[in-house]
Amino acid sequence: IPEQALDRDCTTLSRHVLQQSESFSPEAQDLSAIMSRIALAGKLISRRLSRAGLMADVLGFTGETNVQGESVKKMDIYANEVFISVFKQSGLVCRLASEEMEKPYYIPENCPIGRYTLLYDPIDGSSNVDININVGSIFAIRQQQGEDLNGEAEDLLQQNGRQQIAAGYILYGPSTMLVYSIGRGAHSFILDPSLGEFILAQENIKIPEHGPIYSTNEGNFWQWDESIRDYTRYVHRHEGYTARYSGALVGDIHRILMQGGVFLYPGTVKNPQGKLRLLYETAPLAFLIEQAGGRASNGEQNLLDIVPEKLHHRTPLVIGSKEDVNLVESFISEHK
Ligand code: AHM
Ligand code: MG
Repeated sequence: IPEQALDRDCTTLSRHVLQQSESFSPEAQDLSAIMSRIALAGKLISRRLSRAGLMADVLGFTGETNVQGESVKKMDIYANEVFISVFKQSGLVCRLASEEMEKPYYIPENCPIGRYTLLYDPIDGSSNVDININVGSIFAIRQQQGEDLNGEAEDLLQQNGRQQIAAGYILYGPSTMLVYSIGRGAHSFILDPSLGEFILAQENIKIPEHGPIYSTNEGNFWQWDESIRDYTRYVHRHEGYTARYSGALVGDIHRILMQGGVFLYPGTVKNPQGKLRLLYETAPLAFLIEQAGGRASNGEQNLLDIVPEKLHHRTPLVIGSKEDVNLVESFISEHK
């Protein structure tokens, strides 16, 4: 095999992060190391998921309810702990906050030097695990602001989504895929299980300006605001749309990233702020989609401008191709 071909075919994730940063500065090296740890978590979770149906103790509920009142599945717990354990050895991350933990988790031995915070949803769409369809993990990295003297990570409640320094997701589908951005475009990698490496698949992904995919849980129609119902009626009455909804955000948004369109999780009567959480679900995805040339909003405001009021702050989400997000927003503003 000519060396060039080998080189081209095998850009690994950690090397890509360094190349992206254009320098071997300490920060670039930190980011590369952090991304490698995230990739390791992805490999461990992927391996467990691939055998989920074979292992009696992997599927099903634990019997506990998490901070958000949702029943907790064994895979959620496993994946949550995988991220903690891979970062214990990193030295770089002092704090982690996830969907599965009421409070930020501190790794005291990393805190003297670890200025980074990892925000993550270990298993997005976990109801899909038991029926063997796609799930994901979502992550974002932020830099700690200030000294965090009271140990409650309050600086997270003073930052908006533009202060993320990296974000992305891992999609556990027919193959395992990692899509990330450090603010220089969005790039995808596929896990080669025989090498145990994420190999570059697509650099500088560009989402179409407009696309056919319409992705939302229309079972909530009765609970939506009239503006969202009007948008839905518009879709029903126009040619060129196709509905797709898997119950796992990561998969649905990945499809939209590739093919164009819009994903909506609006507020409902029961949950006026919708279901999805800002810090480790909507803001990381918004960061990534903007890097691919798309948009994300809460229907009225750019999602990356929102500052959370609490760790598990929820926001409505409209995300995808620019023109489609703009159109949804125009229905919302007309109803004001
Ligand atoms: P989870 O992180 O608890 O799994 O919840 C998030 C998921 C998203 O992936 C998905 O888009 C949404 O919940 C589906 O919710 P619904 O069943 O209300 O449509
Ligand atoms: Mg989730």
